[in-house]
Amino acid sequence: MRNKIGNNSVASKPKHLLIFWMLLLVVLFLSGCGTSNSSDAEKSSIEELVKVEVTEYEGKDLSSIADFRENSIKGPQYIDISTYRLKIDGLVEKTTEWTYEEVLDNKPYKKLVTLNCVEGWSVDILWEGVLLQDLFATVDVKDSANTVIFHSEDGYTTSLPLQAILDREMLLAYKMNDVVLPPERGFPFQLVAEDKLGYKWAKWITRIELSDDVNYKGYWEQRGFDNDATIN
Ligand SMILES: Nc1nc2c(c(=O)[nH]1)N[C@H]1C(S)=C(S)[C@@H](COP(=O)(O)O)O[C@H]1N2
Ligand SMILES: [Mo]
Repeated sequence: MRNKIGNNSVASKPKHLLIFWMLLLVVLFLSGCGTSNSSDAEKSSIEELVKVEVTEYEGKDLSSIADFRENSIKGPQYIDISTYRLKIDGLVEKTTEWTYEEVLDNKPYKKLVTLNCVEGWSVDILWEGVLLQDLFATVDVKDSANTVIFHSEDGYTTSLPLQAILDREMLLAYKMNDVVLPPERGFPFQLVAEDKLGYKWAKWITRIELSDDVNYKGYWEQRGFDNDATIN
């Protein structure tokens, strides 16, 4: 009797093991393991946008939202738009905080602008956004301001001369290729730093600070990258 029970329990072990391995295979198969570095949620959001983005503008071919290389300092930021505020402060008469909708109430502009990363890749994208100078007009920039510092959700910062922003009529973009920026691309706002290298194109902007510190150095600038960053 004792032997029988003993034999039965020994015989059932391989069966359990087999079931275990089969289940593991099913789970690995369903999760599609090892196909990409990005999470499935990220991948599917970009994949869906690729189906609806515009591919040309005024006869010119556009790059795709999927052509960017995600290399942000802390990876994509996921901003809760219900509590989000864009703050503009520093050398202004009226420190102001906008909700997402309030920023979008400004006049919209569209522009095809190329983003060039120092890593050697570039993308031609149709951007849609509001003019920074329109926001600046609302807050009344002081005469002493000559530098604009962008602060982002991930702690990233970068800066530009105020005059470069005005001369180039730079946009604060909320759409690319006619679709709302996805989190990977900087939702809610990315700076379209026309003629400047990619590290000036701040994503996930939460604060725009007017300053008189022409020597301010942002995240990559502190690490040796050119503070002017003009594309030749
Ligand atoms: N907040 C934030 N903005 C950022 C960065 C970043 O790490 N954090 N990377 C910059 C760099 S180096 C480039 S090339 C552009 C485009 O980066 P992406 O391809 O990761 O979107 O975003 C810029 N804006
Ligand atoms: Mo970059």
